[in-house]
Amino acid sequence: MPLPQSLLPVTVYGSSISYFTGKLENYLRLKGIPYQLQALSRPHAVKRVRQHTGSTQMPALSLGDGRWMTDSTAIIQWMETEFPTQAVIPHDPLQRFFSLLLEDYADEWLWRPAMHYRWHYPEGARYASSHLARELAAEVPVPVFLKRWSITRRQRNGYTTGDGITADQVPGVEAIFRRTLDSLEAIFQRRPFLLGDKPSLADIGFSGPFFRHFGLDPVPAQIMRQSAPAVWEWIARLWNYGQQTDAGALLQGIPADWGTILRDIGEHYLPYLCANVDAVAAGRRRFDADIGGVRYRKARWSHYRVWCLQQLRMHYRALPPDDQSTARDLLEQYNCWEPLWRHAQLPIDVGLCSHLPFTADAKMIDVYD
Ligand SMILES: N[C@@H](CCC(=O)N[C@@H](CS)C(=O)NCC(=O)O)C(=O)O
Repeated sequence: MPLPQSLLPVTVYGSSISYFTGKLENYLRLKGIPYQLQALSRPHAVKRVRQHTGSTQMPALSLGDGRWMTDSTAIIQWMETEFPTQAVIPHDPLQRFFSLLLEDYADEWLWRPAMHYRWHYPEGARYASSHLARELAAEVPVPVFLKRWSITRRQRNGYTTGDGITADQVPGVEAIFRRTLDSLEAIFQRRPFLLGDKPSLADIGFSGPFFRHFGLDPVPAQIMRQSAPAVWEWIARLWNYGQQTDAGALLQGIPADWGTILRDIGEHYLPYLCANVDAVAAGRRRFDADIGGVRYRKARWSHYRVWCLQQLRMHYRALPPDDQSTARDLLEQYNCWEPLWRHAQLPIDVGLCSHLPFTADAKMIDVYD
């Protein structure tokens, strides 16, 4: 167990169907860090988490020494730096950079189809709103049907119809999921994890959308079982991996079969990040964008995602010169290079997100209540 006794117990505040809570849980299990999951329920837990982290987003994590943390990406990086045994982020600089890129893509772009499948389809919305009404709002003195209605409305306003996905965009958003399934199926037919015989940060990143959304929500889970059984199996394999002493090895370099994912990053995710940069620079809370043939209307700006782009650039700059040149060749091959650097200046407040993982900035998070 890599964590000293003084930092126990670890409590994760979140939901048992939440994207980023599931991602963090997969990480903690892989790392061998015991934790307890506590529902981030209203009103009491929400108040405590806000007090300690400056945000109500999930997951939040508290350590036995009284410190609290927020943001799965920042928590993982902190843990990996402080407790490097049983490393999950690859040591090889090139693999590290591309794993961070995949993690960011899974966090910030696959979020879109994941939220769509959960909240657009009545069977998804019925299941998730009933679960959340019981898990997170049991103490709210309102009839259950009203809780379910208000949760569904909030999520659609925040993340689907209210974030640029209306009827015209549905086929395009669902195509993101189908393409990703095809890419992953081809990979997991060949080997157990994204980067070889043992899990790495790339698997943890993809566990966000896959473990608690695509693998759980009725519509995408059925598609996956039928058309990508090896992905279905990988979700459970990662969750059940635990502390294997005979852990296998990672492959060398970046596998060629990551190519279709990298192409999606270059042709969809990074152009979206650029459109978001334009919106933030112009002070437009809503923006339209044509991304890979899909016209998003009135998508919501995000300061956090400007920071994500800045982080990707920083990770690239941190590469040793030889790896920079190899990374650049690959990024160019998959159309990632130009959008990564399109904007000379990023419209980002100095210090935004600089207190992560311990405190979130108010500006970092859009709240949809
Ligand atoms: N970047 C954050 C994102 C966390 C996040 O967006 N969590 C969702 C639930 S899975 C949430 O709490 N959203 C805020 C809301 O819906 O108010 C992370 O990596 O932890």
